[in-house]
Amino acid sequence: MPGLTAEQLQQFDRDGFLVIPNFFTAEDASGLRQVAARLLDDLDMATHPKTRFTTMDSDEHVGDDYFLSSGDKVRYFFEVDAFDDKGELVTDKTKAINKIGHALHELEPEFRKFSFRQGVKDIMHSLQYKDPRILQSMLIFKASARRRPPPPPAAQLLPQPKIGGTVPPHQDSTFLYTNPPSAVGFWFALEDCTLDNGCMWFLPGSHKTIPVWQRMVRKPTGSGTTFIHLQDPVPDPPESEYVCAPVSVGSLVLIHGAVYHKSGHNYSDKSRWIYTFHCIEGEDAGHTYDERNWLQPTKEMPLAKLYETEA
Ligand SMILES: O=C(O)CCC(=O)C(=O)O
Repeated sequence: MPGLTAEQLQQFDRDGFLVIPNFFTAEDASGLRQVAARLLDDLDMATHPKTRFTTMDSDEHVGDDYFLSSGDKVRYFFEVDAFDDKGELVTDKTKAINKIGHALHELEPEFRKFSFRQGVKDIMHSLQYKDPRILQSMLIFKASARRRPPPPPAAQLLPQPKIGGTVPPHQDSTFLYTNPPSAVGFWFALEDCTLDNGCMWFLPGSHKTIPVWQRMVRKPTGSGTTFIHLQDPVPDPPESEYVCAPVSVGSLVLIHGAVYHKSGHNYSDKSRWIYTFHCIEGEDAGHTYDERNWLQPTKEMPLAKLYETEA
């Protein structure tokens, strides 16, 4: 069976991440970008909860519910800097979206075909997963947009960032927790990802030295999420120990669920569109995915069995 070579397996085991150039073609990437562009166009600002945020006292609940019920839908999440103080978009809606998620692999035929392709199955076979399930698919745009409105005069010497925001250091198993932890991220570069437009950064080997020490859970009452500690908190590892992973379009980056990773701001003129989903080991392999995880499978959309789903 193809899948990962012995050398790639060794590298993934050592570093906790693995770059696989040319995993898919430029045509694949272009096809997925077209679907992504259509989804961005489809966004209806009139019905998006952000529009309602400006007229509601408690915007958090709307935001929370919109997020927490997005596991089986295609929903839109804005960049932190997408709105000005008056709640107006600072740029075109198609440039203000940070991500679309979280069921593209189920609901969008092109993404479904791409996600359940044989190459993905082969990789999970070579990592010896018995019952992998795909969940939480996302398009992450990290937009390069028009500059934000000019800052007040006192701040004028500071750079004016564009709006594709950072992703802070984290371990994916914090957010997609199984007992024992098993998340693996599949991260596909739909465009070149460079130091300038916000490529990924990894702390090599951290999956072996830093256990998954916290998890994000649904609050037991009402909406929203919180973090619980599974053991003593681990301080954020030093920034200087991260290595960058610039990649070309067509690359797949595999991400171990316990490896620390992050990505930078997009200060450049170039966008950085990526598609990602995660696999977890399922219950047929003895792993538990419980009701406290933010993403809850539904009767209509159970966690998709990778090996049994046709592309
Ligand atoms: O694409 C990015 O910038 C961050 C993605 C990431 O950290 C993740 O999917 O876990």
